[in-house]
Amino acid sequence: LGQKGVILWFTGLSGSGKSTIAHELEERLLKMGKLSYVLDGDNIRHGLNGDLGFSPEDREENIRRIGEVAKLFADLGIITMTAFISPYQKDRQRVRELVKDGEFIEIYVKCPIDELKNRDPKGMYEKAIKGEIKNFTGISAPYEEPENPELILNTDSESIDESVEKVIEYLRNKDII
Ligand code: GGZ
Repeated sequence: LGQKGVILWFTGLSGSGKSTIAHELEERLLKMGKLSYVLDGDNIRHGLNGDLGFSPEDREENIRRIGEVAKLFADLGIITMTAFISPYQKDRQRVRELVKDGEFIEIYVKCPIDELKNRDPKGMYEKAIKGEIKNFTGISAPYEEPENPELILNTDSESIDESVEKVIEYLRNKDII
């Protein structure tokens, strides 16, 4: 393939832009001839993890399985992106420890919760505040911020394109692409 497999692990609150950025990046990388793939709710939570909900235990198992799958993809040399809230530091750390140093790239997609409540395109924050969705991350369930992420994307102040460009820059600097 002539490329090194890595895991680009996007973490952040619902609506912060993880999936949008990852898919945009996937397209950019594919155009550069770099094989890449996004694991997200659409292809994981509906299939492999269809048995899991949003309790702390289920989220832990969700992230554990995604980590194992991402590792397999990365072993094949694919630039593998995951777009899940992954709210617990310990669960993200466990995935980091599955792969070699430098192969797990934690990207914190950061946006203030007030901004997310304002955007709220699917009305989920409103429902969570009313108590209609239980255990909602940032409202009634915790989000543990990354302590030492490789990258932070501030999606309230930068555009999708700027965020994508930051990741591409990082991958170039590290000779991954
Ligand atoms: C958080 C929830 C919840 C609760 C349903 N808490 O905008 P979305 O819809 O697509 O992003 C959210 C998604 C989060 O799933 P993850 O697999 O990324 O979560 S975790 O990593 O914590 O396992 C939201 C929807 O699922 N959703 N209920 N209670 N998000």
